[in-house]
Order: sequence, then C-alpha cells, then structure tokens
Amino acid sequence: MSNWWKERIVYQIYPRSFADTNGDGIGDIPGIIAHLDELKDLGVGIIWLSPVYRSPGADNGYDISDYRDIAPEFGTMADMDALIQEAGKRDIKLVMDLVINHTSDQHAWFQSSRDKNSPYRDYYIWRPGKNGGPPNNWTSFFAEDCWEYDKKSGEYYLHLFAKEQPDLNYDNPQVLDEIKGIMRFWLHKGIAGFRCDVINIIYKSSLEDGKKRLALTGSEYYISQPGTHKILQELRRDVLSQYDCFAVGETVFVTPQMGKDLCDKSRGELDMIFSFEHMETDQYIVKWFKRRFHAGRFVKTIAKWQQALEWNANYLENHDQPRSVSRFGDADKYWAHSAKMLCTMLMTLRGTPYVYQGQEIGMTNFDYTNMEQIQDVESHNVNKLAKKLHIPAFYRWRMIKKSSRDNARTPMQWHTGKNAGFTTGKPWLAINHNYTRINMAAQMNDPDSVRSFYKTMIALRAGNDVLKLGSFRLISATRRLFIYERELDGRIYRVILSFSKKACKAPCDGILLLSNYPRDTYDGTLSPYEAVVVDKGDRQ
Ligand code: TEU
Ligand code: CA
Repeated sequence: MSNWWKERIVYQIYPRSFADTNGDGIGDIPGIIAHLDELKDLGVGIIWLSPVYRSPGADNGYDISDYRDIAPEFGTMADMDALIQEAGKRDIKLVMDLVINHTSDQHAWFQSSRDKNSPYRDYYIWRPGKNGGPPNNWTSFFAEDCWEYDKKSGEYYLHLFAKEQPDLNYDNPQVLDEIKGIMRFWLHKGIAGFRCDVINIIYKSSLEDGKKRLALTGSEYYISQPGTHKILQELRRDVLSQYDCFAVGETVFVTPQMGKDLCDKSRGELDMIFSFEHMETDQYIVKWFKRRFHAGRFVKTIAKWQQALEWNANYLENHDQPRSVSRFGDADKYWAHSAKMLCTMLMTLRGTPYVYQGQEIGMTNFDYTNMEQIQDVESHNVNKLAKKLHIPAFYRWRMIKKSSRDNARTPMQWHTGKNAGFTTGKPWLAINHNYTRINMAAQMNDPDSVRSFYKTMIALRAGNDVLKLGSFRLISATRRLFIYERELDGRIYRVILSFSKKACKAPCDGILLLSNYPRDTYDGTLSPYEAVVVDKGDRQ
C-alpha cells in the first residue's frame, strides 16, 4: 500500500461552521457536498471531518451519544454516504474524528452504567468518594473537577473533559471491542482513516492522587502510558492494518520521545501525530495566560520537531486554536503577506500539511466584545472558575478573547451577501464583521489572493518530490527569520521566511522558485513577512 497520506494535503472541516443549507443556522453535510468542487480546486486530497455523529452537543460533537448515527442537525446517514461518494468521485478521501477517550453522558452505555448492576457499569470509571469528597485530587482539561457525583449510583465517575463527557474504562476489554466495531463500521463505508482525539491519554494506569499542578493534576497517570501503546498496537493489528487507511493522533503534552514511540513503524501504532509544543510557545503554562508571540521561540520549536520525528502532522490552526494570521502573523497591515508567508512554511516543512477551514482565505480571530457572544463550554467554564477566584471581569474577558476556541469557530465567510453566505437563518455563532473584506468569492478569482496563493503552494508541493519527501535541515531560527533547506537526491531548496515587519537580509544564490511578493529574482533582501523558496540546484 502506498503512503498516499504523505503526498496529499488535509483540509479540516468543522461542520457546524462550514455551510448551512436548510436555514437552521448550523452547517450541515449537504453544505459540505455543495462545496466539494471548491476544495478540489484548491488541491485538497483528504478531508478530516470533525465529529458529525449523534451528539447532544455539550462540546460540539466531541461528546458522542451514538457512534453509528449522524446528528440530525448535520443530516442523515444517507447524506453521509453521499458525502463519501461525492468526495470519492473527486478523488478526495475522508477521515473521521475518532473520539474514544470519552462518550457523551447521553450515550446508552453510560445511561445504563449508572445502574451498579448493569453489564455496562465497567465501561466507565466509577469510584466511591473519599473523605466526603471525590476519589482523588485530579483536575480536568476544562477548568472543572474531573469527578462528578451521580446520585443514582451513589458514586463518582471520571471525566477528564466536561462532566457531559465521561471517560471510558480501557481496563475493560469489552470497551476496546466496541471501538473496533465502530472503526470497522466506518472503514466499511469507505472512509480513509481516523484523526484520533486525545489518543495518548486514553489509558489510566492508576487513580491515586497526583502531584499538585497548576494544570492537570494527575496527568502523570495517563499521559502516554504503556497501556495506551498496547491499545494502539491492538487497533492497528486487528483493524487499521486490514484497510488502506491512516491514523493521525491528537496527542497532548507529548515530548519528541513520546511522539517517536507513538509513530514508531515497528510498533505500528500511529502514522503521525499532532503535537502542541509550538502552539504553547505564546503562553505561560496554560493557554489563558498568553505571552507575547516571539517568532524565535515558535520556529525553534517547529525545527526541533522537524528534526526529531521522521514525519510530522504539520498544522498552524484547528478548531481549538486561535487563527494563525492573528496569532503568528499580522492581521492588520501585513494581513495578506503574513498569511501567505505562514502558508509557505506549512507547505514546505517536511510532513503532511493540515489546513483548517477558512485558513486558506486568511480568516482572523473573532471580533466579539462580550461573553454572551461565546458558545464554547471551555470558555464558559474558565470564566466561571476565574470569577470564583475574584478575577475582575475586564481581565477575564481579555484572557478569553485571546484564547477562546470560538476564535476559530466563527462561520465560514463565503461571500459579501447576507450572513457571509453561511446561512439564510440565524448563525449559531456570530460571523466576523470583516466578511465583506475577507471572503471566498472575492478571493476565488483574484490571482493575488491568499487563497490563490494556497492553491499555488499546494500544487507546487503536489508536483515536487523535494518538497514532499526531501529531508529537513535547519539553517537558522531567530526572532526575525526562519531558514531551512529541503534536500532530495542532492537537489536542494532553501526556504527563507520573514516574521518581521521590517526588511531583512538573508543572502542566498540560486533560482527563485517563488515569493509572496511580485519579484523575478532574489537579491538577498526580504520585504516584511516575505517568504522565498530558492532552488540551489544540485549539490556539487
Ligand atoms: O482537544 C483536546 C485538547 O486537549 C485541547 O486542545 C483542548 O480542546 C483545549 O483547548 C485545551 O485547552 C480535543 C478536541 O480537539 C476538542 O475539540 C475537544 O473538546 C476535546 O478533545 C475533548 O474531546
Ligand atoms: Ca443546517
């Protein structure tokens, strides 16, 4: 089987915010089908679809109540089958989100497990309280306690995310059998793999008290445990290896060594992982305490992962992160140039590039002014917690505005018409007012647009083995410049990226392959946020 997932680029769709076809204000599967031609035109080879399974939506689909059904707001199973088929016709593969650390509390398994005598009791992690409180001192990802007391059973259940997301118990072999069945169900339908949600924390090796931490007390007992490796090997052996598919893991708090282990070919666990270290370079410990973006810290971290892993899942955005142009570029004066520079980096690093919906038109962070406009459960929990800690309202809003996941979840900006063309109804989450300036229609036919640049870069990578398969060599990573080379069979390309608002010097001989400014040759001086790729020819 070929490694087609190394050759293609992935486009992530967050269905709720993509395109609404029935006027209920929520994006849906028919909306995705309606835009497949645009994705094909962009050069997309794989779609990663954020969850569309049946779900009460406490965490926008990351709380699944039926893994074999589609949430009615997104459509029907017939719509889903049509999507797989229509994408297939265009040679676009579909990857589903596999959320198996937890289910929804509305899942039939969980509802049944609330009864102590149920055969499903052991599907989840139930424990009696200790000294009148929860079973241990762990804390959750979403700024809550991670144990919820259930009156009906007189015990607590573990939830590392929201209380509507109880964690599954992987000490019970039946749970893994269920997961295998679900995976086969979707692979049979013709999907091409999975993006595995928080996959490196699924196995909990102990439930004792953890070392007190500012965030995630208890995490030493669940981050990348041997039990998780065992599960992943079993899923590969019994399921993934039977299909032409790939698995990318979302892995939190991974070190390069953990990443290497998870992607080690001889162990056969995952094909690649999303790591987070580069996304954490503009924060202190937790993302709510943002520090000033420092390009040097950022690109040094990217280079470190490029060097450590044989193959990376490269990304600058997803549905949990603020928009990259607002965060790592300049959303004002150099909006287009910095968006194109970031695109150049994404498409020329070694690994599979992931583009998040809207990134290809340079969508920016939201322009909200208050908490009422926010939908995300995580933001609301953090607000509640900060309020309890007597943090003043203006400061809470400042924290949330910068880091809220809703920054990336505002609806797609398709054109200048009503609601940016996203819906004819009331959008579930407010649309950014800048849609009259930043939208797909305006960029589709403008050869100088951010989207056209993405299209060019994707095509360049697709037809170029040096960019696809060449080795990575770091030349320099400073607060202004990120310079590296890709080499294959002696052919060398040098990529020079400026993160500076001023002109910078970086001499290099060779033939200019491309720049995000209009120029025919490279004279060694970069304009603000300029990106150039220089073909240095064959090594002598
Ligand atoms: O995210 C896991 C995760 O750890 C974070 O990125 C998290 O969303 C949070 O922002 C930390 O501050 C995955 C999904 O991508 C996310 O949407 C889900 O909410 C979460 O798992 C639970 O399923
Ligand atoms: Ca809809």
